[in-house]
Amino acid sequence: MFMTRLNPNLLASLDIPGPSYDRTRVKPGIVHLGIGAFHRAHQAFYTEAVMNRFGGDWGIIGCSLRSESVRQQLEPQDGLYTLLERGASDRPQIIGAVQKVLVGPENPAAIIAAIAAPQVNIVSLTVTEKGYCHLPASGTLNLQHPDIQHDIANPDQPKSAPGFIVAGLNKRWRENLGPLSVMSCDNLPDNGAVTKAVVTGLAEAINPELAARIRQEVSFPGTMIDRIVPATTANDIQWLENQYGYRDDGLVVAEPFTQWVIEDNFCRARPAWESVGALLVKDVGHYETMKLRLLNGSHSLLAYSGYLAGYATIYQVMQDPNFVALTRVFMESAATTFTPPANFDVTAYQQQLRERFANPGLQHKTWQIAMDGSQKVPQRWLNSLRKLIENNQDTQIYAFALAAWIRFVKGVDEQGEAIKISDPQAEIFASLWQNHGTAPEQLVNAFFAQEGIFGRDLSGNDLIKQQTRQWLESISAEGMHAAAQKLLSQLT
Ligand code: CS2
Repeated sequence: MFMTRLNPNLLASLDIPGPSYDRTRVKPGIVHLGIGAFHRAHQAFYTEAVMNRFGGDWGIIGCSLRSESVRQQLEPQDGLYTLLERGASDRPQIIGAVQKVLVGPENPAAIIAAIAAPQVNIVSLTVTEKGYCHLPASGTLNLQHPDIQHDIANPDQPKSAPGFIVAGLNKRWRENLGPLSVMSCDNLPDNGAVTKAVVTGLAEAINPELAARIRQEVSFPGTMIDRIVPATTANDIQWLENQYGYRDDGLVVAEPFTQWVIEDNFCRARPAWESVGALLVKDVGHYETMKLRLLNGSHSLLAYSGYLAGYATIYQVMQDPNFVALTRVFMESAATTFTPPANFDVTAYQQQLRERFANPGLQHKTWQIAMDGSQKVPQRWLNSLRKLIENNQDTQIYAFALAAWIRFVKGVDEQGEAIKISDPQAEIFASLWQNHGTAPEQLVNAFFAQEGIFGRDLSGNDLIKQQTRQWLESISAEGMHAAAQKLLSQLT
């Protein structure tokens, strides 16, 4: 049967809450780079709540810097999409904040023009760790990155997120429009400072005067973002169709929990996000570190070890008591490595995280979280590991996690099936395995020699290398289940 696609005319007849403001009158106030599922379930959700309550011109121009798939999903729906919260019950809502989707490779000038529209106050980004084109160990711009080299040579036809921001700001100044706020919404420590470093780093290479202006006038608020938003599946879309009688190719599925902590540092107007649940603070650092090390750190541990143990989703991993116990040990260890936000109950937070991971409504693929380990491992594990080393604390759980990651990027599972490794450094990892696959000690040394990931200090840490080698041998010889069991019996 032909199913009606979500569109504005359908809103009145649906038994689902939708925009309560007049979408046709809203002007764009935000340009967002990276209009994937996460943004649509997080910043767009908060911004929608602001417009539902207070109105205002906070329409979002979404930009895809790579593919046109989100535009194909949203354009026929006039930007509308369903956000489906899956928890104890299912709660759909239709969001109207996204007005348009622009596709970078097709028309870079349209994105630059959108950033340089007079009424736009904020450029925000969710481009994943690798989209910053930075060196994870130092947080500075990687001038050798092919997209950055391209953007230096072609500043008016950029490819990278920093390239679009620099070009947009340049146009604003040429047209006397003044600065705007650039807000990172990615899981990076100190994401405001990293964004400032890559944007000014690129501007410096193109036009030092522009770089100086950006440093002076543009604000780069940092944020801590949190909501589990797995990639939408065909089954999810079918489920919505069966339940509600319309088709939504832009459907986003998320957990009920959501958190957003924002550094209150905007050089122009912003939506009243604090009125709809966001926390505006002077310094997001404590929240960010806690979330990265506890939530994302255990996510990555569960992704690599869980995938190898044969589990496709985080929910499945959390049905195995040994992996729940590992998560607990990991979190307890990570929690000793940072100062939590004032008056914050970190033990309750850990318990809540385990409950969130065990949400049966979410099909969060271990493979999805396992992507881009070269970009994620440094801030999720290695900063905690450094702290443990400094404090002479036990580091076995981190060595185990690193061994699981190294074993995972071999690209073959325990049944001999290929694993597709999606990581900017996938080729390097494959060649390390090829050259040293039969000699665990050399293999681990070769991984640790990747200073861009491990930094010089950990590259030279013999104890961690030795522990990692032992766990790699154990995982390879006995399999992930037995190795996890062994680690638990040692630790508990
Ligand atoms: C996950 C995150 O894919 C990943 O690497 O760890 O996307 C995680 O779900 C979010 O950060 C939760 O806020």
